[in-house]
Amino acid sequence: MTKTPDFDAVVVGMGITGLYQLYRLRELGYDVLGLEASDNLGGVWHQNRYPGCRIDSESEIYGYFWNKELMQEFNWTERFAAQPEVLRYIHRAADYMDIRKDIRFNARVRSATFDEANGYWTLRLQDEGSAPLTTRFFFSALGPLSAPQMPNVDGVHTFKGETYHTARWPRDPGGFGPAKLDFSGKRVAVIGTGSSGIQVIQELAKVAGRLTIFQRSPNWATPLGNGPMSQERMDHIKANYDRFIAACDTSIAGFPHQFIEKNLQDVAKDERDATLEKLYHGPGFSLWLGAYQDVLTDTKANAYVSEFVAAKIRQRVKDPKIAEKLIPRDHGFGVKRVPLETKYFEVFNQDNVDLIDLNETPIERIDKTGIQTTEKHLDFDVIIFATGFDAIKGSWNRIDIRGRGGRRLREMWDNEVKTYMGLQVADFPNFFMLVGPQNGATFCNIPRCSALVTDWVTVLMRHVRSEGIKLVEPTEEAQDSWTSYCAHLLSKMLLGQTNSWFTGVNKNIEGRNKRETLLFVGGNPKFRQYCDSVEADNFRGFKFDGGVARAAGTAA
Ligand code: N01
Repeated sequence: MTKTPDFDAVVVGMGITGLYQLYRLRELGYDVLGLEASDNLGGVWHQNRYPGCRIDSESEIYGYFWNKELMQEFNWTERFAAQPEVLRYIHRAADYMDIRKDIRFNARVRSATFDEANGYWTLRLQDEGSAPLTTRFFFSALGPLSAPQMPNVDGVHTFKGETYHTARWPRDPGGFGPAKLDFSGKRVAVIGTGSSGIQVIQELAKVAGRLTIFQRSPNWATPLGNGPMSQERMDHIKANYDRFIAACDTSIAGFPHQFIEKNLQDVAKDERDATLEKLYHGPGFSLWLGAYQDVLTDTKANAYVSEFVAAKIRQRVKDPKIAEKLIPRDHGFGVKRVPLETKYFEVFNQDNVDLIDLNETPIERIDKTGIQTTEKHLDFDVIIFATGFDAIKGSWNRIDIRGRGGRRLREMWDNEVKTYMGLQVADFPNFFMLVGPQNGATFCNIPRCSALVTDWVTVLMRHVRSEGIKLVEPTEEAQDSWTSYCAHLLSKMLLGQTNSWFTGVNKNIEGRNKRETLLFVGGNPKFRQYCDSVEADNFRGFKFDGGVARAAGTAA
């Protein structure tokens, strides 16, 4: 006789996605538990509290659209909200869901093993003293950008001054924001110039005595276009939320920007330059996700926009030699995640700011007092690591997840990442990933797209519950078909031919120098259509209770 698990469903990770999945499963009648490694909810918004941290999405579209009351209640104060406000919003949403009672905090999952005899998962926590938990369904909402990565530099832990990683910033114990750290007059080093590095640099340049920026790869950052949210604008948004949602739902990445349905080369130079100028100064990802349709697929169109943005950097940075160092040479505009900035390039005109180009003078080591490059030693009071994440699969790899026959997910993924819809993996029954590799929400405005994915998983779980199904898993055939489809779509985009976290390349991790298919880049509308067709086709590609489901057919 098989044993009954402790829970019907455990959701691991209480960020914006996990909270909502937990809520939806509870509403369906499942006996649920949420597990969170940290001491509070909010996921990346709880952890990434560095000064300057804010969203790159328009505030009004970074939310839970399922909750009409919250949408009418909450007043965003800036067009692109800062981290404390986003976290406050998530806490307010948690109030609406009355969800805290279902969550166990300070509960980091160390391993998850599928028990074939009993058809459930056993989760063991980092805290060795705690008893293992068993659950029929194991939902992982671990976040594609939540496993912080330190640089692989000699002596990285030997520095005796203050050190911070942007993704593990000290917290204000009484509030939603960062701890009140005083950087005024200090010698501060920042390593890394991705989205986090750019945001923290903009802030610390205002107060640091000397700010030294260690840049390995410059990025094509464009203006954020932030400003206060007027009450008038907020009222307009509240009255027209349906239109804002519809705009996101018809766009590729769930943002209110649509590509222009023309190729750049087909438009007269004057017109295209005027358009690019307008988009450069437009809000958020206007230029990245709102330019001509071929900019992210055609090398010539891409080079044109890259040159346009390079000219902007040259205009904004006074010293031409520094300007050249800030212009990317190894990739074109938009083929890596575009960071958004507010007067970032002007920081390099300040007397208290230095740029160290690590391509010319690499870091040799970090020591007790500072950083040694191939050229010189620099002493610091503070070193900030803005060195990013073990992205997309990293948070899953940090848990020892074992499916049928003891198969380890990490080892399988070292070879090749394969999933069905980015939701499930063959031989890992009842294991779901939300916003993980190859999922429609990962290359998307995450709150919007993850809610759509969660809603769809809820439809699947309603079917499972009503049919009394004990095991759900994809067929190998469906998994192969989905993975090939993702690879095919990625091959058509320039970003698929570029080393970045999008393609799984991470120079700080051994063996991660090969590009992988980690993203579904077909866009939010296509992903939703695919989900709908799977549902309409009797959940094509999934097997229930070991029964053979219908063939996946061609994914496209
Ligand atoms: O991380 P990154 P991030 N020596 O990986 C450098 C989201 N996000 O935290 O490019 C020296 O982009 C590395 O250099 P290189 C957003 O999706 C969103 O900034 O590897 N340098 C790079 O410059 C974003 O894309 C918001 O050559 C080293 C930097 O560190 C994602 O999170 C805000 C190094 C890492 O950049 C990740 O952003 C912030 C080494 N050994 C982040 N190792 C919002 O707006 C790494 N680097 C919502």
